[in-house]
Formats: sequence, C-alpha cells, structure tokens
Amino acid sequence: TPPDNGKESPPIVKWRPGRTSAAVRAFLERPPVDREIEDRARAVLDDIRRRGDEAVLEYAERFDGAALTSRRLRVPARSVRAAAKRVDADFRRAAREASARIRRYAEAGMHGDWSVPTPGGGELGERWEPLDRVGVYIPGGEAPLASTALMTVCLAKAAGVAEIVACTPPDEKGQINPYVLYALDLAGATEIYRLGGIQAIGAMAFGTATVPRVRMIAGPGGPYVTAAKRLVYGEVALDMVAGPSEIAVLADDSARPAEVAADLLSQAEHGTGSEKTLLATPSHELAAGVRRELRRQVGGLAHRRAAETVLERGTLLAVTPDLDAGAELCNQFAPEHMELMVRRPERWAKKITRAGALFVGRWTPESVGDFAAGPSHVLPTGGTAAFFSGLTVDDFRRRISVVRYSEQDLRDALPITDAFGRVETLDGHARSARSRFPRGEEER
Ligand code: HSO
Ligand code: ZN
Repeated sequence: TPPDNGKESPPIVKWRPGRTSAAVRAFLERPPVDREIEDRARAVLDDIRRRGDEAVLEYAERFDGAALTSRRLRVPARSVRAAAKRVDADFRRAAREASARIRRYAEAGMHGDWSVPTPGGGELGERWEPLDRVGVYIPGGEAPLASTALMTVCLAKAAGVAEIVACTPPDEKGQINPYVLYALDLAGATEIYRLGGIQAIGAMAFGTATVPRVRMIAGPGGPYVTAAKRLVYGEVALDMVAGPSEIAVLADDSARPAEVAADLLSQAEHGTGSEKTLLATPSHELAAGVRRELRRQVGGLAHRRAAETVLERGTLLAVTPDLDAGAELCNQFAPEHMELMVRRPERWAKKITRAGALFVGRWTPESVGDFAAGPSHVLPTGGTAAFFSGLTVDDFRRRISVVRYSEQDLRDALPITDAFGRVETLDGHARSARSRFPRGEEER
C-alpha cells in the first residue's frame, strides 16, 4: 500500500527529517494554553479569592450541575466506608496490589539526604522534608479514574505528607464514584472534597472556610483545570501540565498490527477527543495493517465515538526511511507515552530522548503503565515532555541545602566573600564573614 498522503483517515504519510509537511506540523503542534480559557479561569479564580465558599458553591452548581452546601463539600468518613462496601472484591484486590506496586516504586525512587565533607572539616549537603499539606486533582468526565487516585495519593503518602487533600467533581446528585472514593481512601487521602474544575484549584490554592489551603497541587485535568493551575503557580507549587493523553509507537516489521492498533486505541479512548496517537515505522505494510486494525477494533470500544474522533483528527501513521528517522520524529513529538515495538527494543529506547515514559518491548503495553507497573501515570503532555518530567515522590517534598563550616573553612572562604562583597558594593556581607576573626588572626 503506498502512502496516501493524508486522504484517508487516519492518514498514512511519509516523513523524513527536515521534510515536515503542513499536515504533520499540525499534528505535532499542541497549543499549550488557550487565552480565552485562561481569561475565564482568571475571572473565576479572582471571584473565589474574594468570596470563598460562596463562590465555590455557585461555580460547582453552574459548571458541574451539583447543588451543594458548604457542609456537603467534604465527603464524610461514613460515606467513604459506605463506598468501600459497594466496590467489588476483585477490584479491591487489584487496587491493593496496584497501590503496593506504586508505593514500592515511589520508595525506590526517593532521593536520600546526602552530604560531602569540606576540605576544612565541615560538611555540605541536602536534606529532604515532606510538604505538610498537598492537594491532588482527579478529573471527572466520562471515565471514573480510580487509578489516578492511586497514581497521585500513593506518592504523597510515600513522601510522608501528613495532610493529603483530594478534589474530584461530583455528578449532578453530588455523588463521587465509589471506586474513586475507595481508591483515594486506600491510597491515604486524609480529606476528600466533591469539587471539580477551576473551583477545586481555586479552593485548594487560596483556601476557603471549608477547604484550608494546600502547598502544592498535583494531578491531571482538562483545559480549565490546567489554565487554573498555571494561574495559581507561586501561591502553591505545581507538578506539570498533564492534559489529554498521548501515545507514540516506534515499530518495525516485527510488530503485530493488531497489537500496535490496540495500544494506540488505549489512549485514543480517553474521551476528550483531543488525545493524540502516532505510529512511526519504516514499514508501509505495518502502517497499512495498523490502519485496518484501528478501523476494525474501534467499533468494539465502549468509548467508540471519542476514539473515532481521535482516529480522524489526532492520529498519524508515519512511514519513515528507517528507524533512526522514526525515533527522530518521536523525539520531535515528545509524547507523554512512548512504546518501542521493534527488534532489540532496549537499543532503540536509548535513542528516545523526549518522552514522559518509555515502554520497552512487546510485553509492555502502555496500559500496564496506566494501571499496574509502578511509575506515576501523571505525565507531561502537549509536547511539554521536552522540558517536564512525570510526577514523582520527590515532587511532594522539598530540599533544604545544609552548610556546616569549620573555622578553617570560613577562613578559606574570606577571599571570595571579600571579592564579591566589593563588586556587589555589599561590604556588610564581607564584614559579616570577617567578623569572626580578630584583626590579623585570619592570616594564620
Ligand atoms: N493514560 C492516562 C491515565 C489513565 N489511563 C487513567 C487510564 N486511567 C494518562 O495519560
Ligand atoms: Zn490511559
């Protein structure tokens, strides 16, 4: 099958380095912020800052259709217990196992305190401290993202955070999905609020009478949540930009079309219609086979409509001269998730330098990363994998640098403090360092 250069969907196009067509450029581009959405988010945030709970409740009703009172914002412990009873035993077992895997990965990845000696017998180092109160956001929408509850809260818990607030939008009846509630509780959330969207971000960032403010907000969200997070940056710490899911697959002719297609669809089905999926392969035959399989498999999905939208608008099957060029295209895309379905996948994994997460080889479909493997599935999207990393346990901690000098260390530093004090016209700095030494004594 020759490349059709975009006439059928999803399009099979030829690509090589330095030859990016308008269609491919349009695919690679993901606008990081929408100014209009940002303006709307700003107005809502200002209002929440001014009027607190009252504004939060009004927006919850307007945007989520949930008529709540400030007393109903927080989910009481008895509702959490009741939710657990509605969750089936299979899921409870799976969630316990998943949370154990996520915890183990978080603990293994946690940076330790460190120190090195100074020449004069002192010490330099770093000490880690958990944040005392954090907020995680679990999106609502089509799918109840119980795994996202684990992929955020388990990390905060492993970091040693004492107060872990979770916000997730309720349905029109003011209810939260019991599976999400169960997962939040299992992971260790200490407060759960029925709050979504800009309201949730504003309440957590500024604090209201019902929702005391947090120090850091993590978790994925739609365009409004993302815009709101950017606007409160500095009042709170943030993780990164985690928007609509993305997947890229680098494959050679050893890959099975049905498996590649299934993996692309696993991210296309997320439901916003703005997801993006990319296949890069030197094999025309594979690209054609994947297209056939995409069309065949999409009909069987529960979220068929959303996935079809992504096949029409957000999917590219790119045929490249070789795997090196394919890897180059993937690096330009800087996908949230990157799968390697090639012979010797470890070798090709090394050529991928921009991705939120790597899935190496046929036995590692991205969906295990979403649910089971251990690394957080909260990952940079929209091309921001070129400069952000996925959520880790250390995002829920701060570093404090520690310097302990000996008398000799300070003596050794005097020429430096003198020189900078002079150049910066801050002689007080230089004097402060010298003040420990009676005149002339520092020369010893
Ligand atoms: N793939 C999503 C995470 C997720 N998948 C949650 C299923 N549930 C992150 O891009
Ligand atoms: Zn997913």
